[in-house]
Amino acid sequence: MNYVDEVLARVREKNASEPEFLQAVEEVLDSLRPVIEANEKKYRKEALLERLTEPDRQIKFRVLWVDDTGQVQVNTGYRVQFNNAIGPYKGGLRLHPSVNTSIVKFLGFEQIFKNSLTGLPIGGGKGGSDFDPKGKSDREVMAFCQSYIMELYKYIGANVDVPAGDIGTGAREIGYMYGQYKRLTGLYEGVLTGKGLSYGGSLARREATGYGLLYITRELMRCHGMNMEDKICCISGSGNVAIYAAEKAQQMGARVVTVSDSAGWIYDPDGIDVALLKEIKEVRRARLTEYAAAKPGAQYREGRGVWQVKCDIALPCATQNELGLEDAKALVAGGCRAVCEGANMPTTLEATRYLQEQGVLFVCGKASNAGGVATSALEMTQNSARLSWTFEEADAKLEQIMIHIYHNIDDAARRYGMEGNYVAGANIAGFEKVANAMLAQGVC
Ligand code: NDP
Ligand code: 2IT
Repeated sequence: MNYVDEVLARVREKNASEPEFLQAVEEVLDSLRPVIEANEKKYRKEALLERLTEPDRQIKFRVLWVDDTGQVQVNTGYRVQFNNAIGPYKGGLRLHPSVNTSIVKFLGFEQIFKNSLTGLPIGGGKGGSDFDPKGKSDREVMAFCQSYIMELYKYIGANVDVPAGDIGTGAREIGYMYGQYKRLTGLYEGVLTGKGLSYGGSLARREATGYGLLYITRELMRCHGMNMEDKICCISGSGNVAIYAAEKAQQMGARVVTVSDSAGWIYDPDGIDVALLKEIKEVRRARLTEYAAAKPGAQYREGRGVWQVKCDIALPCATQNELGLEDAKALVAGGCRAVCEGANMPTTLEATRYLQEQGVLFVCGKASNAGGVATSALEMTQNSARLSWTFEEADAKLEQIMIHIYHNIDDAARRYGMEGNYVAGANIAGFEKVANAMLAQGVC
């Protein structure tokens, strides 16, 4: 059996109850085949793929906090430190009831390659908890965050592991966590990113994932002879990534006609009113029904449905496996030209293959949503230098990073005879740097 299949079989056997993690590993290893085949003897002897698919460390702990009625609540906290070959572990914290070992491991594994693609010195990690911040008071969220850091502080540090936001973790949560870390350690250091601007945060970090997604999408379109002007975009989600993706898409002249949340979705043929969306989601923390109630011409529909809308560009920005084969078929039937992932692994393997076969330009999340973590790394740089860049400086660096990622993944795909396959290109380019660093550092 060849080395990739051998490792895949072992990973499947060892992690049988972790479907999301297996999905992420299968996608990556499958597209690395030509690189592995070219170096099979060396990689096998070094057990490179076994090392890459086994986290350096998995931390799982109990998180106790007291709710507003006086009731003690119990949650599970996680941090998976996956690989630090090219820099300190770096990756977000997801707070959502669905969080479990499989989810955290898939996200941590993806993060290795994504962080490598940014060109910045950051390794891969991810964490979170099954705590649901929805409907909780600020005090309850603070109690949870303080208790979570009470355990996690032992394992993180500005040069060790630097967590950040993800689903359910925004500026409010990062603020509470940062305060608790400082209280416990006495250290004022850049241990978390996505901080508020008054205590070490970077301008443009809030916008970075969504803006970065549009910078790479525009470059992709440009290199295929198209521009963003008047393009119809369907976006899913209505959180941090979706909001700033919609904002930048419209600044570029496209028209965003959908957003969604876990209960339903909005169809707004005149174009999403981003200021209204921000007010509802960032200030009021309310549901999308309020958007339809406030915006003439917009319709609210329950359940799923974003991918049924005819569009030129689809930008899934909510969660994993939200775009399946039937959705991909609807997108192709509607003439969609490009799918760029804002979320992590939002497109199923079947749907990805179908879109690629049908000639839809497809950029996977580890390349297209890398702007968030790249700007987190820029925040780390500013913290180390004890200075703050302007919005324009940070945003210009982000744009250059995203354009560079596009050409890097395009070149990697061409080098292995897979022109236009940006999934393979992203996995190969991300892998090469990490693999070289691992081999150079010996068995450790
Ligand atoms: P937010 O919590 O800000 O927003 C998440 C959005 O997705 C909400 O609209 C939420 O709806 C929706 N959503 C979440 N879970 C589900 C679900 N199971 N089914 C349907 N809808 C769901 O998170 P972000 O915008 O930060 O993250 C979105 C995606 O982008 C995630 O995959 C994340 O990993 C990825 N990402 C985030 C980065 C960042 O910098 N924040 C960087 C790179 C990737 P509701 O409010 O109803 O739950
Ligand atoms: O998935 C991701 O890249 C993030 N949630 C951002 C991670 C970070 O460290 O900024």
